[in-house]
Amino acid sequence: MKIQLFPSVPSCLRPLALLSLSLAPLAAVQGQCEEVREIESPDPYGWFGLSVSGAGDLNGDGLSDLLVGAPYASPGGIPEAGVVFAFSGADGSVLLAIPGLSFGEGFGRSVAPAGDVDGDAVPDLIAGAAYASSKGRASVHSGASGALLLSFLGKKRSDFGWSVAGAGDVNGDGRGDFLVGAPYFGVGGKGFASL
Ligand SMILES: [Ca+2]
Ligand SMILES: [Ca+2]
Repeated sequence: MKIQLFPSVPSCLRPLALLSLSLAPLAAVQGQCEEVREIESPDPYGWFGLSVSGAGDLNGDGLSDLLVGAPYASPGGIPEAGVVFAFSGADGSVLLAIPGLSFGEGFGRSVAPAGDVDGDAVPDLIAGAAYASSKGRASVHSGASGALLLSFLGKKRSDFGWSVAGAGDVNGDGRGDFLVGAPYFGVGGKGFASL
């Protein structure tokens, strides 16, 4: 498993525009976009790349860094606890490897930048562990150290944390807020989004 990073130069944007019309033109123009970077999975069985996101600049080199989830990785021998990686956008080196906590929780099913939650001027991140404690969890971690800053738990069995996003400052308290999706809440997978 690997992730590939592509530039948004005009020749690469064109197939994305064509994609909405037909899949056929996409095949015709494949190969025009040369990737900027390819990052191989540190764990061959982890479903590395099931989630990806920009991270902002975590290491202060002026270049954006990357978040990649591997929700079926087995950190420390804990099966399918999952790992969230942060990679340098400059050279692809590992900046952070944040492990899931428990068997099968799938940490890294979702990843997103969270803004600077702890005020250290380094962007932080939010990630979901949709199967944690059978209810799901989303947690916010320091982008500098990976330390846990905040944790949110799901209600009932809902796969809370299947998706996450930074939401900006919704309630006007000067701090960033978060969106967490829980698609299997209620009868028939009704789902809800929690803010
Ligand atoms: Ca950087
Ligand atoms: Ca921070």
